[in-house]
Amino acid sequence: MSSHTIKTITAREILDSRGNPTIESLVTLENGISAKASVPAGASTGVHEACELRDNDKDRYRGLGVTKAVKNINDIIAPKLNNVDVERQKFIDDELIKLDGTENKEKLGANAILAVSLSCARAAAVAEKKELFIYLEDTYGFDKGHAKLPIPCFNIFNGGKHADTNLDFQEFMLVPLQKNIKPGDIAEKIRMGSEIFHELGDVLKEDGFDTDVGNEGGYAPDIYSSVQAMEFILAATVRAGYKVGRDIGIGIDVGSSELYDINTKKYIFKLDQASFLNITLIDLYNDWLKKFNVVSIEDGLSQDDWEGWRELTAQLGKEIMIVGDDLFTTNIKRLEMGIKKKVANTILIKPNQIGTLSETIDCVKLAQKNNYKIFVSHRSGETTDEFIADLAVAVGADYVKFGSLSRGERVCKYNRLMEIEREVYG
Ligand code: 2PG
Ligand code: MG
Repeated sequence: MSSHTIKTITAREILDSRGNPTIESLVTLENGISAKASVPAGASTGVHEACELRDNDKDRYRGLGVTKAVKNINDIIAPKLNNVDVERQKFIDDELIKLDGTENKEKLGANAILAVSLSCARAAAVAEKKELFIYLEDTYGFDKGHAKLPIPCFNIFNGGKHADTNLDFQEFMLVPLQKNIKPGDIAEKIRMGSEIFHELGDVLKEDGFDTDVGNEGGYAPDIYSSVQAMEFILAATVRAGYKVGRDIGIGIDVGSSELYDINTKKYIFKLDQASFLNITLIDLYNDWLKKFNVVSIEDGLSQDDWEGWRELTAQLGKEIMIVGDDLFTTNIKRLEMGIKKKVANTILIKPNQIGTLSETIDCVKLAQKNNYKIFVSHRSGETTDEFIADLAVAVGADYVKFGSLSRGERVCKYNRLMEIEREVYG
């Protein structure tokens, strides 16, 4: 028996950054090495995401408990993986998929499956005495992944389902504009993000708005219009000494599946007291590109509006990033459909949308083969696990979004990115 074989896997219920239950899994090897991983949870979850198994027991955590998923790890998954070599990640993930046996992982829960998948990878990295990102590069054949570190984007205005603000748009992000990232640049981008974030706080305060933060650490005041959020960001950028269009552009996650009314086929924006058909919404985005230096639009249209997405991509895809999140759900089948229909040019990658590390990587590889940009993302309910920072570096992601420049569960991932940068470049 190799010393890297799995001796035990145990799981427990912990809390995420919203104070809701989630899962932490602990893998212990025969040689005594152990490692943990925990999983995040979304709020604006796409309908095509893998199933997050919750107890639905109203007497515990308002139904959000995960004791069933925890039990699935302890009683079903752990015995199955006992004595398996932890470095056989692909085999482990295949076993997990087989053991569940459903299309969307509803039997064991994608949250249970992912916690095990990630904790195995981390234990294997420790066993091999490798940094996690290097272990992932080696395991999945991304030899030169860290030659290019991802550009961090910062969600400094939280709306939609991520805050109690009146803002319909879910996220307004700072997108650093530098093309060729040199050693040390990631830390500089994070410094720029932090400086603009704090300047934005001052701008809001001076105008009498509140500066409490939302789920992802960005400001969440009640404002007068969506456009005003962008005006504030641009003002803060200039005041912080940076240039819009040279140093930063704006990225928007519309989270539009949440705003779509299937009966009227319209997108309803309450704050702006407006509703749009997909075609008129595309016109609005077009207008914003120039006015506000918008360089990225995520989920600009609803998750099943393929025709609208095709038009959106045809009109704007040459100029800016058209990012599919709820549209693709890190699912290779949905991405294949998107490739065929010529939809989007960037894919958001969230491991918990699909449920195993290997399926996440397969999706990244298919996207890269078809020239989609890779945008690795946190969830709105996070833990302090930094796994996705290592993942992003390993796969050579183009961009990451880990939230704003506040809240521990967000900044720990930016801090890990800076640590990796130092590791890689000294
Ligand atoms: C998104 C994510 C992360 P949630 O829509 O991109 O910001 O939100 O985790 O709530 O789906
Ligand atoms: Mg999104």
